Amino acid sequence: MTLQVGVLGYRFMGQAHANALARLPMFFEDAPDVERDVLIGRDEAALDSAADQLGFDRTSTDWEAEIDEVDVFYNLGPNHVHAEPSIAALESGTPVFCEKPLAPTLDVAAEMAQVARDADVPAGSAFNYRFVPAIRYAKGLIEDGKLGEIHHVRGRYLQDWLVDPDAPWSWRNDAELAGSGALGDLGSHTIDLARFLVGEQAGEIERISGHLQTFVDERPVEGGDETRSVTVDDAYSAQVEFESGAMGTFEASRFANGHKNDHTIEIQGSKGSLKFSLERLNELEVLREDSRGYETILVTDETDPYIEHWWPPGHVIGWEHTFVHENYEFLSAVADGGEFEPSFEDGLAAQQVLDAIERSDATGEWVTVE
Ligand code: SOE
Repeated sequence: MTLQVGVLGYRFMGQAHANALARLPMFFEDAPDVERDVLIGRDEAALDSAADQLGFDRTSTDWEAEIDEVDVFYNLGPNHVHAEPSIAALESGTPVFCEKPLAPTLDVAAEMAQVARDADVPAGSAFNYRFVPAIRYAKGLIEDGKLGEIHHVRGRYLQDWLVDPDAPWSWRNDAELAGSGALGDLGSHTIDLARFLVGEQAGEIERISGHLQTFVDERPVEGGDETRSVTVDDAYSAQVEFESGAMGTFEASRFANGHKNDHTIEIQGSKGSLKFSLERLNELEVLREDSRGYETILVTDETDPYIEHWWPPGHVIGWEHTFVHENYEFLSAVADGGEFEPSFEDGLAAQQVLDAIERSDATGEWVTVE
């Protein structure tokens, strides 16, 4: 059976997922057959050209008409369009894969997670960094007890594309459309990775002290004289406590001059430690018990997660491969009637942490995660 996929959104994430769908049959022989059936959006001319480029059979400006027509619905639009089409699709029994963060606000994310709980089909949150082979390898080490009891989790996600005050306004700068700024866009990735990596050992994040900052309040609208207000954070930082008592420090910024897409995570335990950087995603630095220093492991052996599908050992993979891996897992779950993680439940858990960071910033106090 061929899964007919309908995709809402055709910009950055539309390209990343369309590329993944195209690569699947070439490299993952046991992946379900998929057809890039319909590309959905509002602007017909832009849709036509994107569909042509990304290999979709047809286009549609009416998502409501499409959610019953397709076997799988991908919601890759801006955050404020995540809820309505995803809920409608799940209510009519169509599996949904939705970009992160799940929603602009916790209330909306909770509603989406509730609908997903009641639905009998996979509802996936597209936290692609769970599908980096080195991250999976790190999780294996932690779960095998190689780090011992977890004490510290440090995550930072640094970009610099807004440091120029004349960088144009976009939906990512608007609270109604995006929910939050660097916090939701980048922080959600770090929070999800922290939960994924140490959740079994350290439990959930329980308490938080957070801080948000907006450095530039107004930005020019591209191609005109108008300016618009920036109503989200440009950067956040937070210190957190896990159920086990483990400590975490997280930060993200769009003003970290010199950093383009620099996501790092470090974990220290009673027996060992590890360090991961997205800019060197084929590597993992590991400190083992009784060793005097970190060793750098190249996670590109054929026994490493997903690597056997690609090149001979030592031939590195890149950012786009994480989308292929997550699409493989998600579509396999759809085809086999299986479960997929990260699910909307994981999207909600990340959103609860985002919300607590915002509440803490507003009150100036430590808060409990809802
Ligand atoms: C933009 O800030 C962005 O593309 C995020 O939206 C992605 O989730 C992240 O992977 C890279 O940066």
